[in-house]
Amino acid sequence: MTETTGYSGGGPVLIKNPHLDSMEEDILYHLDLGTRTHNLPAMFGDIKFVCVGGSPNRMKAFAQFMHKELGLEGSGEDVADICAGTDRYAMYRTGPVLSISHGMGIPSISIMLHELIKLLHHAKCRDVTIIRIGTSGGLGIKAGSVVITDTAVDASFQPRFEQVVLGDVVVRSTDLDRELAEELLACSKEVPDFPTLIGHTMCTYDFYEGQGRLDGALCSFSSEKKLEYLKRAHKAGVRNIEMESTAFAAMCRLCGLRAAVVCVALLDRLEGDQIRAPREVLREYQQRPQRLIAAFIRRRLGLR
Ligand code: R2B
Ligand code: URA
Repeated sequence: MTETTGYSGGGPVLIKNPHLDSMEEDILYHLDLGTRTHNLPAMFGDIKFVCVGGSPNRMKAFAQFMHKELGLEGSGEDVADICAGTDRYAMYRTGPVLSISHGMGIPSISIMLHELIKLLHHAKCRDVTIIRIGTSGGLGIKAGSVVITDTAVDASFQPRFEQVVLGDVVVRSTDLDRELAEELLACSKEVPDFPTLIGHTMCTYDFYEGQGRLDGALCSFSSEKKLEYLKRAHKAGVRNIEMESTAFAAMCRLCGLRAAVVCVALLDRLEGDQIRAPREVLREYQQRPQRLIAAFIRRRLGLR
């Protein structure tokens, strides 16, 4: 079964679930929010940008950074975790920007997105742009490069996300918004101190064997086979590898959210498997997608 419809690019958040309307209350369990306990339209109705990323600390740092970039009052250092009642995910708000962590891998981001998308729907948000800012392994690109994804592909280089529903495989399209990707690339000219490019992003279910690494606890292939696979991926247009983009692209598209994926490459996988850069270098790399997105949001808000 293939589902490809739904993308509206702007407008309201579409919920593709007929059961939701008949529920008297919706408890967003992993976010520690709910329709009875919280006034979601008052809390979130004016959100226009949602930024998601793996680590709670990084998403807090992003919220603090956005506070400064938007020129908001106060230092922004004391930004509060809206999901403090749970330690599954962390959520911060600065002006019209929501910053949320999603953990590692498809199951983790998928749970968060179900609840986040319902949250945006209950809050009656409109014209929301959602961006995943993250880390990745590069393919034939310099460490520290930032990749804006045009299409998220699976480990067979196909633009699809397969989800098992009631025992059947449902296939969903993983196309992302081309215009948004181009707009982000244009914004990258404002942060010229690192290379930014558009390419395919491969999404896998594992960091080690699933990404062709030789350094996991298990490895069933040779170094030659690994390189042959990674070179085939590169030939298919893949420029980086991470673990959430297909699920993210598929869910956002079906729910009418304009979506982008922007990840920094921590290493070039054609050169090795281990991430050897010093912590300070990695910290600066991780700020690069944040700086690009800040430039984008500022430009959208007419602040530059
Ligand atoms: C990038 O980095 C994480 C693994 O280290 C994973 O969440 C991803 O997509
Ligand atoms: N994240 C990944 O998923 N893979 C890498 O190689 C680096 C970061």
